[in-house]
Amino acid sequence: MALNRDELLDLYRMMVKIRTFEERVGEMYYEDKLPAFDIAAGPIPGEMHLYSGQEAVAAGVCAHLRPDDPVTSTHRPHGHLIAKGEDLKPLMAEIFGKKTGLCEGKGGHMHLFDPNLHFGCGGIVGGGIPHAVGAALAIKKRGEDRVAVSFFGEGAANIGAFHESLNLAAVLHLPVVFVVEDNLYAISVPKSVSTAVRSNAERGAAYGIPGVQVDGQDVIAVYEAAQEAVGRARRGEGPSIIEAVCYRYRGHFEGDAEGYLKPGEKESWKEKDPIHILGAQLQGQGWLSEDEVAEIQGEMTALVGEAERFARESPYPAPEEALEGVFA
Ligand SMILES: Cc1ncc(C[n+]2csc(CCOP(=O)(O)OP(=O)(O)O)c2C)c(N)n1
Ligand SMILES: [Mg+2]
Repeated sequence: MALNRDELLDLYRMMVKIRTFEERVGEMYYEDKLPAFDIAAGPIPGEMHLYSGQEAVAAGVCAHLRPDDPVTSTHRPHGHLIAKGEDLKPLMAEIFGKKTGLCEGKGGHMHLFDPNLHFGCGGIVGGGIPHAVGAALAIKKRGEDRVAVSFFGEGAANIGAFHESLNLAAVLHLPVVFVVEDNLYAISVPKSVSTAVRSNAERGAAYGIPGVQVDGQDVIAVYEAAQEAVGRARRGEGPSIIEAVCYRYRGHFEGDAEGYLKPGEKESWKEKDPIHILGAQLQGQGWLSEDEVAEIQGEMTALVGEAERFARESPYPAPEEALEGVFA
């Protein structure tokens, strides 16, 4: 079924929201860290993995999810959590390590948890894949119509837990959707030297799971693939795997020298920017004017600005709380 104007505009707005958030985090991250790149300095100490460029995947998939659908994410989690419906303020505060953050400042950018949105992530590559299968097993045993989704990179699709998870999900017929974001690299390692099959979607065949590879720059293609996969899972018809081919505009982590890129590679992917592709389609149909583009950008910039102010003004957790809420 073709998407109507409101649905397309929602996807557009979500992608702009994620991009605006990520680019602002990217700017703030370097405050006080340069010129020597002191990773421990500045308002956002530690590593940072940003999602700019991959927005169509999070937006296209999460458009089909309810707040009670469990989602597992990765070391590059902001986009998934924003698309799941997170308020930017506690998200930004967590990235700043503040008391008002999602995990009271003890998680940081790679450890974001929200029980209300049934969302979790972590820095162990592929770690969320079996968690999503466990959540799907619980859903099935309780007879619920929720759907678990696991987002992970094409690099994660080579760990053993990926294969065990697909097999278990298939054999138990669980309501889970595996979403592989093939952004061409695992750190600096291209997929072509790590993975023998062309598409991870083909690996579904080994487990009797339907698989489809889609253009991850095209949010409508992602939306349609996810509609089918999430619908199937919600109807009790079992798991599926989607591979979305996409591209990250920033380094693997902030500070990455990106020596592994081919000349002109990033620029050529930017010509296929997911936000511009959908924006052009909407404009072509007369559904989005230049003024509305500027209005949406202004609204998202203001929202991110409010989240930034909230995070900067919030206190750090007190040292005497260090052992509360953690395994110690
Ligand atoms: C189990 C484990 N092995 C290695 C690492 C180091 N590491 C962090 S990110 C990464 C690459 C992940 O690539 P991919 O799954 O494609 O995700 P992307 O970074 O491209 O989004 C690696 C090897 C880790 N965090 N966990
Ligand atoms: Mg990757």
